[in-house]
Amino acid sequence: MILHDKISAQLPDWRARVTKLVKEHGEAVIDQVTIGQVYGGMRDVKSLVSDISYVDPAEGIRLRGYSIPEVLKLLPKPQGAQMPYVGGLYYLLLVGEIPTAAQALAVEDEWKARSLIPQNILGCLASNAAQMHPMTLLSQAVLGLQPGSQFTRRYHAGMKKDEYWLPMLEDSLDLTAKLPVLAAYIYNLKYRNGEVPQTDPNLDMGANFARMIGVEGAEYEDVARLYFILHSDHELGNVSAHVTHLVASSLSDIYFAFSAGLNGLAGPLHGLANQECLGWLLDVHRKFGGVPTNEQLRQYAWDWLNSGRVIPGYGHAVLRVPDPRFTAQFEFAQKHFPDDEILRLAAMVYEIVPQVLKEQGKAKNPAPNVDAISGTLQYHYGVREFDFYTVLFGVGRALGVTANAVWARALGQPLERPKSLTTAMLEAAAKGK
Ligand code: CMX
Repeated sequence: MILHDKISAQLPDWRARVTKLVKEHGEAVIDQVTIGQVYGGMRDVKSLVSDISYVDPAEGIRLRGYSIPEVLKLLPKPQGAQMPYVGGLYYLLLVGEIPTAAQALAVEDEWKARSLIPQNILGCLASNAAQMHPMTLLSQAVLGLQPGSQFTRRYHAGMKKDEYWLPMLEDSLDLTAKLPVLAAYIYNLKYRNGEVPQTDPNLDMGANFARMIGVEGAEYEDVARLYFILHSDHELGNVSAHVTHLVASSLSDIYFAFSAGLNGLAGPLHGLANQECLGWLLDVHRKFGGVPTNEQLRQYAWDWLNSGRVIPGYGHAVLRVPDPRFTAQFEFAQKHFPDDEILRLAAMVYEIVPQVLKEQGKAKNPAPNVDAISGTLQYHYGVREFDFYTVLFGVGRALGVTANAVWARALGQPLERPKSLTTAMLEAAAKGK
């Protein structure tokens, strides 16, 4: 398999590089930690390593060194499509090189061959669909796949440590192949006809997903590709990536680890912000009977903040500029449906809310993040059930966290175990004792 061969070829150099760095410079100091950071959610504490992606506060994400516009331009695309193969993005994340169309298609073919969902999981989803949030269903379904883990089976059979990454890659391909089908089934169960989705071997992942949830037209196929690519990775410290990494560091398999990551993604300060954000826009629209005036929106935003709530889709723990993942989606929307009323409202929020947040003076970054606009695209193309949006985020996020997990196994990253202190110890440290 092409991914296996490419990673295998790179591994000796990577292992030698990391071993040398740690052996020769293991004592080199890269950061200091303050009491504010210890009590402040470890913001900006440099304590993780990922070569899959990096977020520059002043520029945004680079995936394997490529900015979002570069990724969208350079990755190969299906004929007639504006957005690249998602399989090509996965190749880039795992291998670190821009693939040819044949290499991107090889990943897409792997996915097609692995996309079948076990019957018991379909049954479990069907019996729980009515009572549960789509994210609960997705996380359960991922755990339901766990008995099929090749990593866990081979680990207990006595696999050598330097082989760990091989079944991790197999499991990751199985998981990322099945996730779009699981997501589509959850959508169909909760909001459509309950149909078990069938993949079409002639379509790529994005087009297949659109078809499986019953949305027609080339534009939504591009939205699906764009969405999964943009949400794939955002370095290792965000909640979903970090939780997945942490859990996997105990040598849990990718199903246990990613299910935990999804549970973190389901929080409103992280992935759930996309559902919250569309809900916020629709509330404004409903309250004012359409798009409000600038002054009405400004007052609404102030009232919202004064009631003690956050404005979803704005602010970021690392970024200090508008998120390039926001910009890519905003530009797509402006190009394809400039007159859509919810888009006009989202554009107005983009103009007004950063000013209000600046005036309030609390948020370190008043600019929009990825979640400020993603729901507007889904809503426009008819995916209007916005409690489903975080599931879409999860399908994309799996690409990044599994790529990180494969490389963490390949480079023998150890059990993660930072140190905690007591408040009395911090007080003593503050007094210089
Ligand atoms: N609306 C209102 N207040 C905000 C705000 C927003 N959008 N963003 C930050 N603030 C507030 C914080 O709540 C915090 O207030 P307190 O001092 O009262 O606790 C203060 O400004 C400082 O926060 P910060 O250092 O700027 O931001 P954090 O790193 O602590 O948090 C984030 C980052 C994203 C959780 C925060 O900006 C937020 O809550 N945004 C809205 C939710 C959102 O869009 N989340 C999605 C992020 C992207 C993703 O992961 O998907």
